[in-house]
Amino acid sequence: MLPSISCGDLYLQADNGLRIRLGDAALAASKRSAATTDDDLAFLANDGATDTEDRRFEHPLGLVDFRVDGLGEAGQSINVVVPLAVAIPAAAVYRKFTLADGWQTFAPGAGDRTASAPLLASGDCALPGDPRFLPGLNAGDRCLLLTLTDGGPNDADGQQNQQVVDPGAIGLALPDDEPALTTPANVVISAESGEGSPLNDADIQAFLAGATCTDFIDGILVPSANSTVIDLDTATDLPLGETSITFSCTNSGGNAVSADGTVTVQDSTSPAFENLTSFAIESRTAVSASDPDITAHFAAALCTDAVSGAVTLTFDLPATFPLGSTPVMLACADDAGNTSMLSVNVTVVEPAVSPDTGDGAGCFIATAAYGSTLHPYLGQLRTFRDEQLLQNAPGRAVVHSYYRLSPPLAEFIHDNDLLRAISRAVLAPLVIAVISPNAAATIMGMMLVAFALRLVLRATDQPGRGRPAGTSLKTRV
Ligand SMILES: [Ca+2]
Ligand SMILES: [Ca+2]
Repeated sequence: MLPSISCGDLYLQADNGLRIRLGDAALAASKRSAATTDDDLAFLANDGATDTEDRRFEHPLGLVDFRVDGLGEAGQSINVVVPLAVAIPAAAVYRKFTLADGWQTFAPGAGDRTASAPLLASGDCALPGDPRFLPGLNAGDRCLLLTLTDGGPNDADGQQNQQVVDPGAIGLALPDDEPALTTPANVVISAESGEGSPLNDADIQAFLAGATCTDFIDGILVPSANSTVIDLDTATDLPLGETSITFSCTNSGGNAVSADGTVTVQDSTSPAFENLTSFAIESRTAVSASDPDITAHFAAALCTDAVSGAVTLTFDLPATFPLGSTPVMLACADDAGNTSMLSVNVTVVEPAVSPDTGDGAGCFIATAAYGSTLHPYLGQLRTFRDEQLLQNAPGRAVVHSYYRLSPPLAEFIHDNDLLRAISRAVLAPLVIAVISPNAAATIMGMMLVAFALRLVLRATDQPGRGRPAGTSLKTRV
């Protein structure tokens, strides 16, 4: 017989003819009884045991470690009665430890089984085969009967070698709660295009890797991240909008936990203006908003957005632009409501060469043709220029062309009586038209004069006499 506990008079009993001794762990721990502890199993490390911890069971009665040999034949089943110092708790199972598989719940069948019985009135346990032994581990019993087969699943040496090796323990399953999962805070990512945001964006990757999972038995677990919207393993972009991500983890007991988080990809960048700057117009009077140069300038304005397919560009022009600088505020909004504002100044400046000197200095050709700035026709022509031509864009264009082209020609004809006479003849229809109230005919006359001037200039071909090129103004005057 083998002492079952370290003190007292409880002894393990095996079938007659068998020899029962201390198991390897009990021996290594210098125990004098089969009663050992989980810590004693560490001594089996030298025998190749790699994992001696029974993570999901506790052993309230400690371990029993024995070896039975002297079997008559290999593969034989044997009985061992183990007296227990305390009663079997409810819901207990028998746990077996093997070098190969660590701790496992006792596997019945193939001749192996467990049974239990109360102590006899004498304080001893009944012998194997006694009908008071009932199958399984029955709460309150003090006697455990193990039927083990040499080389069977509950023989720790795993061999049919005419000996059976323990250890084992009465085990109670530990509370097996699900692991604790924490999810990262929801994040909002700025979209980079209409496709959304690249999945490899650092902030998105940090979010996907941001969940933590811990299990009181398994320790730290690595949660998984999945989405029902996209395949996170193959997708390249996270789409615009809110994407739900499900984090989950499962402990070694099969208990799973999951929780959701969201990544929101949104357009958070404002649209950008293109082709729009402040500009100036030369005019001696206010310029209408319908002036072709003004409408063309604002019509060329572009507003683009990297994410939104469409943008809305709005601005209000005043009816007229007075002399000086007038700001025009433009607003552009994308589909997400991001708005950009831009202020553009439209500056109306008086022409660098003023036609309104009153002495006829601006009427170069006419002055040269008529020989005096005081000639009455010059007054008529100036009045027509100021009150008719300079009040509209085409008229201003005609005046500008006249001032650009006429000075060298006036100088050329000034000292030539023949050319002056020709000039007066050419101007005659214009003077007549000006004197008459028919403005349309007058404009046509002026245009004919401008055309004639161009022909004369080309014919005379006097290089170096033109007005120096280059102007600080962006647009025509
Ligand atoms: Ca064996
Ligand atoms: Ca945008």
